[in-house]
Amino acid sequence: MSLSEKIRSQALALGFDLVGLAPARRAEHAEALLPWLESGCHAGMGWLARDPETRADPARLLAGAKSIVCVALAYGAEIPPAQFWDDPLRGRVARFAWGPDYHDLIAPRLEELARFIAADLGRPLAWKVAVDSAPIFERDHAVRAGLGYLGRNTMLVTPQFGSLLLLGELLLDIELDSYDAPLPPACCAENYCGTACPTGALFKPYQLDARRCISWLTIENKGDIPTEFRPRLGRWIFGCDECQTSCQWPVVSGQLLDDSKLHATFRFQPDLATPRLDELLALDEKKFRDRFGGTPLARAKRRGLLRNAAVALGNSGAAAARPALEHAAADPDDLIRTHATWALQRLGPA
Ligand code: B12
Repeated sequence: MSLSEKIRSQALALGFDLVGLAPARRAEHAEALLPWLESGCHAGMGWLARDPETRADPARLLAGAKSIVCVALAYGAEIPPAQFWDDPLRGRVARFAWGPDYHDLIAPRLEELARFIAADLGRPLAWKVAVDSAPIFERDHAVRAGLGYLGRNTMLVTPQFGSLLLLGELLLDIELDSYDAPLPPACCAENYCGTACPTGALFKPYQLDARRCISWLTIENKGDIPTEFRPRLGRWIFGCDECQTSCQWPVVSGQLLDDSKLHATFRFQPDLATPRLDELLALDEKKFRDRFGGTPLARAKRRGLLRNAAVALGNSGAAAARPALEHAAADPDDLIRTHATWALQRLGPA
């Protein structure tokens, strides 16, 4: 077996669903970053603006980088049971957060893959693992490594799993004996994802305004949710999947229903994927940590998650939401209080 073949088979043995190998080149859409930042679409995520040259060129992230191993882990393609998903008193959590923190799932396996390659080579190897937080255009490299194509929703879309997957990369300072060929672009001519986005964040195909994206509004945003967007959040309380599940590609290919491809780690569990909103609003700091410590939802912190839960209850239209909101309207945290007060007004008179 050649080294490239060994890497591919070892990556799959480590539990990745897809693997592709590409030469480490400048990212194809690196030049699109600056205008995107200048138009403010990054919603103040200042770290995206830091050192754009390193983000563009993997050889600046790892000196002498020659190859890049791109992997993908598929998640949560399951269709959630309507009794939970459509319950007005339950929130909705984006599918990537139905399991453990994906950084903890992907990064250690990529480190293990790197050690495997170094042992096989029998000589020193320099490598760098990237999962989300490193300055790198993950989707551009995944496309070059033949994993899929860029969709209008700005996501990497694959024939096997649609876009419901998480990416990771391993940069290597060696050339490999073979690389994978990119797939032809295949995004449909319709605009299902753009139409489905509740807040109009996909203002143009392949262009996302993070200031309007429910994922940013509910996870990264640490302040107020602008009132114009609150009704449009529906019951999403942590991320959103509308631009992915509206994509006809995984539905048409039947993947969304293919149970055998699902990871046990991302299976639907009612209290993780659709937590009861009144229970969330009753959590103090300690109870929040006990319930969500170490899970992806910890990123929003108590004040962020309870802010989101208050908005979702306001959108529920359910009279039964009132007591939990009245409790939250007296919360010591101003952010939670003001959103709960808004939600009570939205519900209308008792
Ligand atoms: C910042 C960020 C966000 C931001 C901004 C999203 C964005 N689209 O940039 C926010 C917080 C909103 C976000 C949300 C989500 N994210 Co995010 N995010 C990132 C991160 C850290 C950086 C992305 C980045 O560089 N953006 C900068 C802009 C410039 O890049 P861009 O969107 O690719 O846009 C350019 C191209 O589309 C290109 N372009 C322009 N015109 C054209 C025309 C054509 C024809 C083409 C092909 C391209 C093209 O130029 C655009 C700039 O204008 C990456 C990890 C990473 N390091 O890559 C994860 C990442 C993209 N996110 C991921 C996930 C899972 C999500 C969510 C699904 C989470 C959720 N369920 O809530 C949503 C999806 C929202 C969406 N449709 O993008 C995954 C995506 C996996 C996949 N299948 O692609 C990644 C790769 C993380 C990971 N390691 O798995 N995310």
